[in-house]
Amino acid sequence: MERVNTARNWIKTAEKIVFLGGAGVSTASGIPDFRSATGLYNQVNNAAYSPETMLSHDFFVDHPDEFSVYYKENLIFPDALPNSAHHALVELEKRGKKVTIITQNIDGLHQKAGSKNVIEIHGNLTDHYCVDCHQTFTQAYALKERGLSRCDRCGGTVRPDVVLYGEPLNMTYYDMAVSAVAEADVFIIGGTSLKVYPAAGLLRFYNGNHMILINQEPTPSDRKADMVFHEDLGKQMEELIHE
Ligand code: CNA
Repeated sequence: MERVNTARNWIKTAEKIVFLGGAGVSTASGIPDFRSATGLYNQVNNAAYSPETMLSHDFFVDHPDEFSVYYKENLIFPDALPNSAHHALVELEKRGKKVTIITQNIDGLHQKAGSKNVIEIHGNLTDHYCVDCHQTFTQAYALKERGLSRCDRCGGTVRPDVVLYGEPLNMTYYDMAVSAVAEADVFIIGGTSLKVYPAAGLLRFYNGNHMILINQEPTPSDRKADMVFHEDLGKQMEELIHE
């Protein structure tokens, strides 16, 4: 309990709070993560390729139809709703904290919950565009087809605006994330295995000594944090913001 009180106090007295999150933020909303026991990488499927391969740039270029079927059937959850972890971050903003959310997620749930300042470093599955003429499309447009969607203007391939394995991050968003981390009073990291770079590398830009890491399983960066909770994120966040 003493640890909880200490972390609570850090949060209470902080002006700038940065939250770096991953797929574990949304598991309680019914969206599976990638790497935990019940994650997408451990689910038995009949595909000839691993999920990591199917979500790579090379696979998208070589097999756009299979890629499209895969992401539409496995990554899009139109009915998912924000959970207590998303709501806790909105609550901190309502209390007057400057909250910046850096998310590796592509599900748009932080915005759905009402968070204002969200940096989506891996893009999102809401926005789509044509790789040839760059016309933008909604998710609803893409979902009209089970597999590959074609641009209604030029016939080009329509893809989601997400960063696939093997693709570079949008440096504008990455730089914004670096600046936010560097200026944070409290840095909360939650629901991420911290195995995907460069996102996991953001930890090194933090200059303070109030880094709180919340993840169900240990991560390779646990020893870099000032306080670690191996707990459910939603439950732990609720406890930490409780006044
Ligand atoms: P990951 O590698 O799947 O790790 C998720 C981590 O969260 C694991 O270590 C779990 O133990 C932990 N976890 C799961 N549920 C909870 C919970 N309720 N409370 C606490 N911890 C929990 O996912 P990362 O985000 O680290 O990897 C980055 C990838 C995953 C990004 O490129 C994402 O786009 C991608 N992804 C996103 C979504 C989404 O948008 N919701 C879903 C699946 C994967």
